[in-house]
Amino acid sequence: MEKIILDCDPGHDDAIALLLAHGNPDIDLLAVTTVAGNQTLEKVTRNALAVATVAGIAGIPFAAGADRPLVRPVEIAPDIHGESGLDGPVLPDASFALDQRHAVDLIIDTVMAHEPGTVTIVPTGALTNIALAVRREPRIVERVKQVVLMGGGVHVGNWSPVAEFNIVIDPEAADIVFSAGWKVVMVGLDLTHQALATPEVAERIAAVGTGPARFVGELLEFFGRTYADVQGFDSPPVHDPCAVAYVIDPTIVRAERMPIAIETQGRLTTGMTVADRRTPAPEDCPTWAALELDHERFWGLVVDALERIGEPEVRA
Ligand SMILES: [Ca+2]
Repeated sequence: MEKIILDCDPGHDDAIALLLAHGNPDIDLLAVTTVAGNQTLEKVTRNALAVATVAGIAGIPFAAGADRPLVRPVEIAPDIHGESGLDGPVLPDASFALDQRHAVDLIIDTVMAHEPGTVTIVPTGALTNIALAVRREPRIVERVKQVVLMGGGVHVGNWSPVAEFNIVIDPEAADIVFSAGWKVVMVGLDLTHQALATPEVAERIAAVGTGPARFVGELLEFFGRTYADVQGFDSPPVHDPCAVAYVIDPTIVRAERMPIAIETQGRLTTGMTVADRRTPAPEDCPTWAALELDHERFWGLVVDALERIGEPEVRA
């Protein structure tokens, strides 16, 4: 079992990442934390609890984190994720309460409570909480097994020609996380643009026939429309569960070791993940970039997780 902390900003693809982490038998989901990004902190936190309710997740602490980036003003993405941050399906009321700790404290407590080298942090939003945790308790850098994050890209941006949303909205936080010295696997746009929810994928998910599967179908329908309108995709790229998939089975993702630095002061390139591929990376280079996805096996994991989640009992 791979122990993970999911730090997210649901977000359509975050919701699917949470369902995959919950439904996969090889993942031990220790905690879920939220950060402002796709929508305001209040909305993404509400959404995380709604997804947990849909999936019947119980007994795992959920905590809210940073409501803004370290330095810059809040930037959200309603064009892609709608007014709620999770437009499309009807969102149920949360069936349980938030943990009263700040997300940063929950992350630190969770990492420090487990054996060294056993906890993977999976950020699928801005890196604000993770950067704050590194500053608050630097010992987590040695203790964490790896950080497998969705963000960035070697050859491609989406929020600017060269920068990806999660990185560009808080590049100072990304700089702290990428330069900390722990193993960082950047599951960026090079890879996630291969995770397309094609009509065939939507059919496989619909065939599961449960409430959570219908919820995912409605998420993908809305996400597909905004991705078609805003970015011209025929099928939407479902970014965030790719990071969870890498933790479940790294053979689904081909990653290459390479130095990666974050541009924080560019005139045109702020938020760029500057990857150096001129020569083979040194043996001790801690940063990796994910480049190729096994589309069939990736969606197989998502469908399998939905089948295992089944039809959770709706609690009053
Ligand atoms: Ca996200």
